[in-house]
Amino acid sequence: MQNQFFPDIPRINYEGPESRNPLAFKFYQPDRKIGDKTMEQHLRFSVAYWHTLTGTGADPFGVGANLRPWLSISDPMEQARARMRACFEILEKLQVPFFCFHDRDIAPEAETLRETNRNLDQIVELTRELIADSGKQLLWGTACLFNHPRYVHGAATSCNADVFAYAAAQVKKAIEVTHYLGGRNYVFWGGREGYDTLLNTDMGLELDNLARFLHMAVDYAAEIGFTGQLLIEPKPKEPTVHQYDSDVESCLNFLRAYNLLDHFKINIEQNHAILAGHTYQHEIHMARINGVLGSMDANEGAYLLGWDTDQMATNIYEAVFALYEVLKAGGLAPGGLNFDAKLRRPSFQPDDIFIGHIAAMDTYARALEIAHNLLGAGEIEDFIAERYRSYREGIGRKIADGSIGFKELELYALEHDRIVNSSGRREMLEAIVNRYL
Ligand code: XLS
Ligand code: NI
Ligand code: NI
Repeated sequence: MQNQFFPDIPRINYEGPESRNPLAFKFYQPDRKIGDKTMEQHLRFSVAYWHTLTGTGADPFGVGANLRPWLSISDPMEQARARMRACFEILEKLQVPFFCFHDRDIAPEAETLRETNRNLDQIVELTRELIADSGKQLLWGTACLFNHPRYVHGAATSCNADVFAYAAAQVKKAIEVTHYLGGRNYVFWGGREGYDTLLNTDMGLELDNLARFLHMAVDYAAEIGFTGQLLIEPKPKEPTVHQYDSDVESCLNFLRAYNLLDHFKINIEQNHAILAGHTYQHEIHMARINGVLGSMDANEGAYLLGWDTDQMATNIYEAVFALYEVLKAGGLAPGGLNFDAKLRRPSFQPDDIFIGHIAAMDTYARALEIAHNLLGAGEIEDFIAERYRSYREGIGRKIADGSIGFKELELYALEHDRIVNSSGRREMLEAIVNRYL
C-alpha cells in the first residue's frame, strides 16, 4: 500500500461502536453480511475526485484553504500525477472500492483541445496502471461541461453550435476514457443545460438539441463497445435559474419524450433532491417505481441554505430511508454510493479527508443494517399493503384490473355512499421506525 502522501494515516479498520479513535470505522465492516450481500457489495462506496482531490476549499467569498501535500508541486502535470497517486492512497487506506471523476479533474486543460486531450491521455495511462495494481475500480466518468467560459450559455443547449461541437468532442473523449479504464457507468450532469431568462431563450430548440446530443452519445458508446450504464443526474437550480433536468420526474418526461428511456438510468443526489423540494427518499422511490434507479451521489445538503453545499452525509435517519428504497429495488449495482461531498472549508487539514469519509461510510453502514431490519420485519410494508386492501377485492379489484368504467362506478357509488375511512397512522409508523434506530 502507498504511504507517500498521508504518512500519518494508517489503513482504516473496523474497531466497533465503542472505539474513540477518529481514524477507525465504528460500523462499516466491508465483509460483514447484511442479508445475502456483504456491506461492501451493498454500499459500493466511491470517492468523488473533484471534491476530494481537485477541490481547493475555495468558496464564492474566499480562496482555497485546503492543505494538501500535492499543492507544493508547481508543474500542473506533475501535480496531476501526484493527485492521482494520492487518490489511490486514499482509496486503499479507506477501503473504498470505487472513484469517480470529470475529465478536467484529473488533467489540466491546455491551450488547444488537442493538447488538452494529450494531457488527459497521460494521466489516464497512469490511472490505468494504478487500477491494475490496486484492484480499485472506476464507478463512473463524466465530462466537465460547465467550468470553462466557453460554456457560459450551456453546452449541448448553447445557442452557439461551435460550443455544441466542442462539448460533443469532449464527451466523446470522456466516454472513450471511461471505457478504457473499465468504468461501470457514465454520468451526464447538465451543469449549464438550462436557462437564465426566457427573454433570450429558444427552449424548444435547446431541448431538442440536448436530446440530439444524448442520442449521439448513446450511439457512440455502442459503437466503441461501452456497455456501462448511462446516467442522467437531476438538479433543479444552481448554476442556472432553470435547469432542464430538474428532478427525477422531469428527467423521465424528457427521456420518454425523446425516446431515450431505454438508454438511461438516473443518478440521484441527496442535495439536488432537497433543492428540488423533494426528499432524498422521494427521488429514489420515484426512480425505483419507474425502473430507472441507476446510482446515487450520497451527500447531504444544508436544509437552511438554498444551494448545493455537498456535505459528507451524517444523518442516519435520512440514509435509512435512502437504503430502504435501494434494498426494495434489489440493490444499486452497477451503480454505487458516490460521496459527491466536500469537507467544510474550516476542515482544511489532510486528515479531515479520512475523518469525513469515515463519518459518511459509518452513517451508511449503520443505516444499511437499520433499513435491512426495518424492511425484513415487514411492519411498514404490511401496513401499506393493508391500507390498500380495498383494491384487491370487490369493486377495487375491478378498478385495478381496468375492467370497469364511470357508468358502473356511478351505479356502485349510488349504493355505497356511506364512506368509511381509516386512519393513516403516520405517528404510529414514525414511532415504529424509531424502534429500529
Ligand atoms: C453538481 C453535480 C456534479 C455531478 C457530476 O452539483 O453534483 O458534481 O455529480 O458532474
Ligand atoms: Ni453530483
Ligand atoms: Ni451536486
